[in-house]
Amino acid sequence: MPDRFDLPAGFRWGVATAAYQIEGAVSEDGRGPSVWDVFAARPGAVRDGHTGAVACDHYHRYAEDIELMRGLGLDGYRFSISWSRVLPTGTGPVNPAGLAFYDRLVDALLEAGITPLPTLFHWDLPQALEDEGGWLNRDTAYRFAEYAAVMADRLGDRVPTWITLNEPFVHTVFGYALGTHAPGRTLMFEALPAAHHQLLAHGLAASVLHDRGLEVMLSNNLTPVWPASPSPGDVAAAEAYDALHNRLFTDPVLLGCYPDLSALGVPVDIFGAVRPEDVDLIHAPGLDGLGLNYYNPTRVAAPTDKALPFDLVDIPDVPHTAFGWPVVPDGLRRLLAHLRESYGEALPPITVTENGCSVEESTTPDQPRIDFLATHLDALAQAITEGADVRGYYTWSLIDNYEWAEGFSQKFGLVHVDFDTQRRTPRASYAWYRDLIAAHRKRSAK
Ligand code: IFM
Repeated sequence: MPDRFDLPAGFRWGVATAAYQIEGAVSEDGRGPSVWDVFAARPGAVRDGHTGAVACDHYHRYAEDIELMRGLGLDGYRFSISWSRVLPTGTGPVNPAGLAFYDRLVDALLEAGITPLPTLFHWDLPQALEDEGGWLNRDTAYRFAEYAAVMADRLGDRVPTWITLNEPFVHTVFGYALGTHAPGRTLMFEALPAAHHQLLAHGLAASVLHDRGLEVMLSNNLTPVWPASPSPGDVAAAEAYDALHNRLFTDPVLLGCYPDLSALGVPVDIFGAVRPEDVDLIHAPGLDGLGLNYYNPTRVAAPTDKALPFDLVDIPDVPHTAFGWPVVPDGLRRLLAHLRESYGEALPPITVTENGCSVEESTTPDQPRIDFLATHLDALAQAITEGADVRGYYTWSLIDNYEWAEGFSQKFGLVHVDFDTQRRTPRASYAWYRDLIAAHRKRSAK
């Protein structure tokens, strides 16, 4: 049975974060408001009324955070760029001070021997674009491609690989269908044009990046979907959910077609959003790597009422994280096998661009997080011996940060942050990850 030390030589180690979750400085140096500034200010939108106005103050403390990364011995750092810091209204004149921040960040990472891996969109759309319809407006995809060009022209000399979008499934469903994330719309399945326009944005930006000789990835939140029983009702419900969560965001990119969404009552042109040329615009640029964000499998049953064509049910008899998510490391191995079966030659190399867990603040010495990481990395090593082409692993997250609608309540960091003082204190998992990376490198060098 292979373990984490059997991961291949050259396997890349990293950590991941996102702009609104760590940067703070939301009104500084010309940054424009994003949908998350507006949403978080709504009474009752976020637990305890928390906002990302200061968050981890990474905008001012990035050097300290890079020292923490250097201490881990990382190969790469996945972060996201705040679109409205660079283009305060999402389009039009660039904000030189915003661009300069990402310049400083990239240079400091390179100086520390860490490869920057930026994500262009991690849910913080400029509010000015939301005022024009946000991702329900097709034009937003074209504004995104222009923004990608601005960033690539500025950083492309030092940043070889770019992630276009983070988890368009989560942004569409929580932001546009259920309204629990920004921008807080409650359109249910009529939210799906927002998914299509994000995918179109991905395709247009991928062309822009490829034209400049850069590599392109897309980070999807993927989940193995398991029917609650072999009954036809549960199996059909699982297929409907799989189409929504996984295939809607991966089939058009890898295969050049949308899955059948009729079980969700969604027409083939996704409520008129899909034009004949679009699927080619999404698919033709190709993908140099698929970013996989894995947290847990999803167990699905036939619906008990007819509001939705599926019910999501808990996975019994497994541990759960502080967030209540089931811990199933083998789900990662099974997901990787399923992706190979589903996409075959069309599947590019994979990088795990997020995996991690929140742990109760009071838990010492952070053993659940260490166990989570260790067991998932063992599952990953097993998947690689079975044929999966996985090139790297970025844990979520370097530091405790703003967990969206949960405010600061969920602790995902290898490093504890005291949000009153901004003091960073590495947890036991930090030392564990550092030692793992060092030991893996040592074994690989033999
Ligand atoms: O914090 C989030 C991140 O922004 C996207 N992926 C899941 C993480 C944990 O919920």
